[in-house]
Amino acid sequence: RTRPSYRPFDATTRAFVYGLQPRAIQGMLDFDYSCGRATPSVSAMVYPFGGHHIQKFYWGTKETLLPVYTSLDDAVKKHPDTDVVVNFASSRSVYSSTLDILKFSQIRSIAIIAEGVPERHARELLYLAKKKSVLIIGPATVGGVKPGCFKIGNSGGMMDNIIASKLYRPGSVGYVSKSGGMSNELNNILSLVTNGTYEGIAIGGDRYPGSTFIDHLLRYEADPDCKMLVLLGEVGGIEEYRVIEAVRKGTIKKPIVAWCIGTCAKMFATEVQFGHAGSLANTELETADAKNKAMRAAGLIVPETFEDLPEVLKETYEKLVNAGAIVPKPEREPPVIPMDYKWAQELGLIRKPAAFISTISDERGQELLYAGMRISDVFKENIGVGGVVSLLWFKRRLPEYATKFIEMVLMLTADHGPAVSGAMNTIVASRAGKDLISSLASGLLTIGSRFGGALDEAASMFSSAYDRGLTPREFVDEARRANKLSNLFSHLTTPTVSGIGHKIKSVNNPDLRVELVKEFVRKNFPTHTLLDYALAVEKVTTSKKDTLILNVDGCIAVCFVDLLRDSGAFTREEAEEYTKIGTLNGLFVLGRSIGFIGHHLDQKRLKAPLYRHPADDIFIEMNEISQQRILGKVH
Ligand code: Q5B
Repeated sequence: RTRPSYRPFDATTRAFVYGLQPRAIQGMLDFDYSCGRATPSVSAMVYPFGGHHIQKFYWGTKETLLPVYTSLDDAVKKHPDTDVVVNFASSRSVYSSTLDILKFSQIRSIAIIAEGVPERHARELLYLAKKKSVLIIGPATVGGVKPGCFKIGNSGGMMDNIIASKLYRPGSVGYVSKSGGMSNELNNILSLVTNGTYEGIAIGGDRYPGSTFIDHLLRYEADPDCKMLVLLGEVGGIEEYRVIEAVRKGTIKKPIVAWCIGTCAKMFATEVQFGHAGSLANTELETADAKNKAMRAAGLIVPETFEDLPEVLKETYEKLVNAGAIVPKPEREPPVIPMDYKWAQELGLIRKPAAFISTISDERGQELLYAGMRISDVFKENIGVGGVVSLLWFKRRLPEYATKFIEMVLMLTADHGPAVSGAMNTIVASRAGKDLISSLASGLLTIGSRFGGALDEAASMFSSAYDRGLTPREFVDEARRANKLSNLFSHLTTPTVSGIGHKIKSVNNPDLRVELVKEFVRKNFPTHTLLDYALAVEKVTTSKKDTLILNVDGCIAVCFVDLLRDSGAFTREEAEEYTKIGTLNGLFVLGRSIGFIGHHLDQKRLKAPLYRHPADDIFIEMNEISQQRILGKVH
């Protein structure tokens, strides 16, 4: 130990923080940085659970890493320069953890933050620490601060407070107080009426603090850099009398300003227990008034009221300056500490453009909102899945027939047997051992212009033809010409009219799903103009081939356009936009996901093995000439 015993903390002090307290540690590191320390005052954390790991903190504008050890034994071995522990253990575990800490002779000071430590435990710890000459601050304390050097845990408050009270550099006044909150007030007062705090310790409000007023005041007396003392006592206990004794005996010679809080206790008819466990006068001697009187009589500088304290501090300080005992140093510019982004935002000091805009749901408040509607109202008003889709897809409530139609579409498209492209893919993926999401995705990826994903294109083709006044025949002919042309330039053959044609359904084997949709729409929709037009087109296509029916995709698509255009819930522009941005295919995707998930679960339930397609079901031709013949390139 290179530090004298009266100076447990200086600019080289390093501490272990016992417990996971990232906010407190960041506060300590910010303080260190503002003081101009070369190394962070926290060397490591000790946390018995979760394994040895590393945590990241800010060091000024950069970042630094601190290790987390599971035992103090490891920490002590790795950091022989560390002699302080800030113990954040809870009242339940603080006794055992402090006993453990006391086993290591390397540790010379322990701050115990926990409140509610049983008095028997506190006295035992105090006894042991005394035997080993270990300084204990607390329990039930924020700790203390040594300006320009070291800060215990959350002492001194936030960085703005630390800068305002000039705690980034030492002053000449050493104080000891019971209360942590009042020590912040003292830091503030001292920065205004003196050259500031030299060291400040809050001993904690319990009846048996690990160190008392006299312990710290004697240290300050011995420390040549501390020129003036302050004692902020309170009602309850007799520790102030030990200070009086020391002043009387001349053990404390430096000027000492003192005040005992709690003089208002006399205004109450009965004895009052203030906020601290120890702040209750058991005898007349323990009242604030009695202690203030005794301190004044012994020669301590005691103001008439707490309000007079700043004035008395100022006078005492100025006397020391005039006598040349204190030579105020020139002020340095307060350091600029980068503010935490969240804090700056809370203070309204910064703004930044959001990376995303979202307009459909909000979970930040008390209740989840779907397009402004509370989730509880979603159930109270029983809006159903159709209502939820209308809120999240269209950001509005749709008429009941429309939400029922959405639900009908989801139910009708939920599945169409295991043989369709998407179900096959789902089944094959599932049998290859893939999980639900992979199997579902595999099925969904087959949805496109030929299978299940023809709704948007159908909506666009039929409505454009209708709007341009084409007769059904003209529309089919135009589509065929366009199709031929596009197939000339692409190796992918595009369907002629989206929404027309089916692999197995036909005029003679009608798709009952389509019949159900038509029946519902005719009964419930205000208009069904585009459906009627599509059925007229179907007459033209089925006259060529009876499988060229208006299929389930096409029927849902044209009916949805009727809904978008004529329900009164959308403007014409919105109706156009929704067909352009993939809404209608979304209906098939959402509905069919139900079936694909079912197929995946079915295969898992059946414990179906890996699928391999039989080779005799695949015509394999490796001969180049034959291949070209198949493709019609040679004859
Ligand atoms: N031809 C659906 O083809 C299918 C024509 C056409 C004029 C057309 C085909 C097509 C448009 C895309 C579409 C959604 C590939 C279908 C769905 C969900 C499902 C599925 C399920 C479920 C069927 C034979 C002859 C050729 C073609 C002509 C064909 N389509 N002409 N407009 N649209 N439709 N898809 O039967 O002269 O002989 O050369 O692409 O709407 O996916 O259940 O399976 O719920 O899961 O294989 O219902 O129609 O017929 O391609 O051999 O053509 O008809 O030009 O004429 P096919 P192809 P030609 S519903």
